[in-house]
Amino acid sequence: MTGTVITGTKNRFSVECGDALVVCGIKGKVLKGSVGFYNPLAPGDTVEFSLDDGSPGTGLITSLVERRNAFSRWNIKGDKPQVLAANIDWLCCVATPDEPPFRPRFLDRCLVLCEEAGIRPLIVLNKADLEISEDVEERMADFERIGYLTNYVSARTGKGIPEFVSRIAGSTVAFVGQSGVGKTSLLNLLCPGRSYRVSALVEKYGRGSHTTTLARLERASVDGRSYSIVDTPGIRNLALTHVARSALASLMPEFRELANQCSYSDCSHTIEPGCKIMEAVYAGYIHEDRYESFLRIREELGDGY
Ligand SMILES: Nc1nc2c(ncn2[C@@H]2O[C@H](COP(=O)(O)OP(=O)(O)O)[C@@H](O)[C@H]2O)c(=O)[nH]1
Ligand SMILES: [Mg+2]
Ligand SMILES: [Zn+2]
Repeated sequence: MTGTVITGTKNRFSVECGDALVVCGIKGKVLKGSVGFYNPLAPGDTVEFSLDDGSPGTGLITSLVERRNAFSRWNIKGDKPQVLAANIDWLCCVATPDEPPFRPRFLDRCLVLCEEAGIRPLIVLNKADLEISEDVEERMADFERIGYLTNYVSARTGKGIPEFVSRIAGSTVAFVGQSGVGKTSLLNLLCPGRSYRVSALVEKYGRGSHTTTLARLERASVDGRSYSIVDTPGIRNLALTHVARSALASLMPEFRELANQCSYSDCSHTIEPGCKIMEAVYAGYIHEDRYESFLRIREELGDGY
């Protein structure tokens, strides 16, 4: 039988099959199809499983159906990619104009990660009920200029929610963003009946507590529109160590088209004369903040892969 992983821990997964949920273990030590990952399965995964005749409502997962895409982060401790959600249509990169402060560099990382993983990103500026500074507006406008889609929303006032719902209707999305940007608040608002714990900001800043620990695929249907959402744990640092240094420019759309036109074919875009990317930064075609992100991410990456 085929089902969708809704949630799970190391060896117990909740698998949706039609209207039923089956509690499944994994057959054998390693799951076929998920070798090389820190965790065998994530919400959104499609799996083959067999029912346990002796014990109703339980089963055994026999294999993972090849993923269309995977939103993963590098698990530094395990030195392997950790899949947070699989087979998603949009990665909603949630940010705020304030409380916590707008962090364009975090967004840039999310966007690179999306390009690399083949996932469509959506920049969601939550807390749009708060004052939005000119700097934030300018940066958001630049993301739009280079082709990214944005939604301004407020989980508190409901502002922008209908437009956001129109965009994600019929899709499976995952939320990513720093702790405190309001991912869980948005999820609670978008999925009636759900009331996951939302934490006060002091708590977050103070101890860096992450309320959401176990990712879960939530299904919702509101006014005839259906969508599925995975809320991911607050991520402080998005390590992109699996991206090759030489590939970075191709993962930033406004860099991509210029990256092959530099005087040197192996241009690092940092010091070389005749570098089209640096020229574009001077000309204002590439936002200097994006270039700064490029330099910082580049520093962390190895030459390999
Ligand atoms: N002003 C304002 N505050 C919000 C909004 N959404 C969430 N918050 C608050 O932000 C804090 C963190 O919310 P939470 O959903 O736990 O964020 P998460 O860590 O991203 O899941 C809570 O105090 C929420 O009440 C919003 O749209 N506007
Ligand atoms: Mg949360
Ligand atoms: Zn160059």
